[in-house]
This record gives sequence, structure tokens and C-alpha cells, in this order.
Amino acid sequence: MDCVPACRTGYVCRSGRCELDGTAVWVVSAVRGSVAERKADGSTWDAVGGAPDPFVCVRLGGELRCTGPVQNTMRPVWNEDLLTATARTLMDSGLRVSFWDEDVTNHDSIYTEGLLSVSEPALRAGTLEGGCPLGRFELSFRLW
Ligand SMILES: [Ca+2]
Ligand SMILES: [Ca+2]
Repeated sequence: MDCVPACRTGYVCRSGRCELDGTAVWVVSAVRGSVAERKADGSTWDAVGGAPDPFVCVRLGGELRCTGPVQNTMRPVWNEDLLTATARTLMDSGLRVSFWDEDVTNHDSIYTEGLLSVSEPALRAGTLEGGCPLGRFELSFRLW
């Protein structure tokens, strides 16, 4: 059974339905995040009341890619492409994401590396959110 209209790029026709093409390559980007006003212990992120300098890292297989930090904000906007992978790899492996406040010596951890599973609906929607009470982040997917 054909798909009418034909499936768009990145999708294949199976039994009359457009499903994700596992071999299609997607770009994973970090979009934006939000950080709690204070650390879990109640202190400010930086000395003398400074706001955090948040960046996010995504690991897939042996590849680790991080955004640059955004200085002094609880609402970082990155809009940075981090890596490319096939739909099959993304759905099989998921993404290991961590979230940090950049400091001169030891970065403060906002969200310790956790595994986010990537579902077919997430790829279709082109967006995935994760995080914890201290901080949240939004990733996006688009076809390469
Ligand atoms: Ca800090
Ligand atoms: Ca700062």
C-alpha cells in the first residue's frame, strides 16, 4: 500500500503509514534551559550572588559535545548544534545529558549526567526536554 501523500524526507512508507526511516540522519541541538535561583544547599551559583553560567553536554557513544556557556543567567539560550546521528542510533542508544554552571575551577553540576531515551514521537515532534528541580533543558531534532 502506498502512502498518499508520499512520505516526506526522513520517513518511509510501511503498510500505508509514514514511519521514521532508521537510516535518516538527524541533527541534535541544545535550545535553551532554566536554572533554579540557588543551589540545592541554598547558596548562590557564583560567589557574591552571581548568577550561573550554564552550559549543557550531550554524549552519544564515544562522542561528547558541549555548548558554550551563557554568562550570568538563569535562562540560557544556546541554539547550538551538537551532533548528528541516525534515527536508529538515537532511539537505540538514547542521549546522555549533563548540565553545568561553568566556574573557573570546578564547574557546579546542575544536572548529573542522565540517560534520556529518544522516542519516535520525540523525533517526530523535534523536541525533547529533561532535567531536575535544579535545572531543565530543551533539546531539538531536525533532519540533517
Ligand atoms: Ca558557580
Ligand atoms: Ca556567573
